Amino acid sequence: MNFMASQIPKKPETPVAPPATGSDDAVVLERRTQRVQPPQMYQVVLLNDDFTPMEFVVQVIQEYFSKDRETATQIMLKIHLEGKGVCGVYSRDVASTKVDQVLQAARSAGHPLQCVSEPVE
Ligand code: TYC
Repeated sequence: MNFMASQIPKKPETPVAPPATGSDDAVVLERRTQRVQPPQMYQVVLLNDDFTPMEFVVQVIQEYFSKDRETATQIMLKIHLEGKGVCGVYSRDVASTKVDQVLQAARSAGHPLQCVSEPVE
């Protein structure tokens, strides 16, 4: 039996808008509908708790989110005061890896620190 495709697949048609009729001098031959969207980005969020030491949180933010000590301290204090805070924004896989790394580090140190990722609006 022959399972080879008997027809060459047709190239999908490209939507083309009519030439622009703007009043400036530029000549626009065609406009193409944009079809690709930028990838969804994810923010990695640390959550407050009553037990994880502030110093540990600052070190985590420095190490896994590449923040200097000053910035890491500000983020930690925001989480402490407001309940949660964004530590960085990444592609889905990188955000997921950051969450895993933070949770692993917290567990290893015996702290209940929680970390989640969520799509950016
Ligand atoms: N609230 C904690 C304390 O008072 C500090 C803390 C900050 C814990 C941020 C978690 O994500 C956190 N020790």
